[in-house]
Amino acid sequence: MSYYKPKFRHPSLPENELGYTVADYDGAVSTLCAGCGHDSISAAIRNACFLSAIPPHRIAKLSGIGCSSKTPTYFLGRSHGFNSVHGRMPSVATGASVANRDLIYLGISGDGDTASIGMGQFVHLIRRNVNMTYIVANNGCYGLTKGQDSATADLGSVGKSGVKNQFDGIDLASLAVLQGASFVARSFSGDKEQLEPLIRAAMAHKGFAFIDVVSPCVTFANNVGSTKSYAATRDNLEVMPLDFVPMREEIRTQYKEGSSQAVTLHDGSIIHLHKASKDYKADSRESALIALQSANETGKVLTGLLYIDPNSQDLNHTLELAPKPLNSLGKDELCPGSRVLNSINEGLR
Ligand SMILES: Cc1ncc(C[n+]2csc(CCOP(=O)(O)OP(=O)(O)O)c2C)c(N)n1
Ligand code: SF4
Ligand SMILES: [Mg+2]
Repeated sequence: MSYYKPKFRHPSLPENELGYTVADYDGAVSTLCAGCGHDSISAAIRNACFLSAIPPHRIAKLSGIGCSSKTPTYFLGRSHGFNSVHGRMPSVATGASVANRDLIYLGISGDGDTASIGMGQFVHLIRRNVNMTYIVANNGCYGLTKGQDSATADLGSVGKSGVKNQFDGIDLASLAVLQGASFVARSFSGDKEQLEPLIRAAMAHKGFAFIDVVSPCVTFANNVGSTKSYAATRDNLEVMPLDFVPMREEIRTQYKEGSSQAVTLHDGSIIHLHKASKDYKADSRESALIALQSANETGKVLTGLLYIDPNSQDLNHTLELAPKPLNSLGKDELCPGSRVLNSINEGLR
């Protein structure tokens, strides 16, 4: 059951360049536990889409199963949505993006949904460079089924029942870099200053953009000893602050040279990394893997834009697919004519 927010809008709410207020990017009232990190991610997505002035009807939200996968109901109520089977969102996303390249695909998943049952599908999204943003709301547990350790729970992390996890966690950000993802970032649900520009940049990126967001489960993994609690994450956070500048804004006078690294995306928008460590190069897989590994070894959570390939080409380009959505192709575009058909038939004899 979903509860909808009142339609009343304060008349002085600011509008974006499409004339929408942030409330036009709202969804239904959340039914998650009060304080759940996933709700902060929903708010960041709503704000990012408002700030980037993306028409809500151009976005398709996709998810699997879990508390995290329920969240698309709680933002972008005017967008398309598909709540798939547990761990199977990647195949739905691949099919949809191939059939209709005009939509902007936004996948929301959990650490259980991605790193366990969905792992087999997840890596193929990366391999194919499907044009979408994929966010994992990572709480190190299966929140929806009462807090069992997930495959991203850190070694030694203590669950609510007091039991220590005996296995090394899968680091989804390292995996994505290693597997060839063209955009990899990590953030914390409680850091909207970092998360919002990352989401905006991911949605402007051409190809697969992955964001691993540490998102504490207040009910089952916020206890002392949990490494994905609010307290533990705040204590161990290494933050690379950043800004996203859409291509339509004047950028030349806004940022000082020096402490920031600018990465230009395919559409001309720019993402600025600030105060990244002096050797950090966001366009180097090697730097990203070394930085992630050394942060992991010291128990730190490295956040920010970890890797980007600004020249990434997505699946539609690789497969040389039609430039229009398949359902808008007419008979003339679909039927190559009898001469071409005959030559194809000849080639098969
Ligand atoms: C095929 C299948 N297997 C198992 C389940 C039970 N189940 C529902 S949600 C879930 C895990 C959710 O964990 P995660 O993706 O991390 O989401 P969270 O609730 O933590 O946000 C599981 C195992 C299911 N719904 N379908
Ligand atoms: S059980 Fe955990 S993940 Fe699920 S809504 Fe509650 S706090 Fe969030
Ligand atoms: Mg989870």
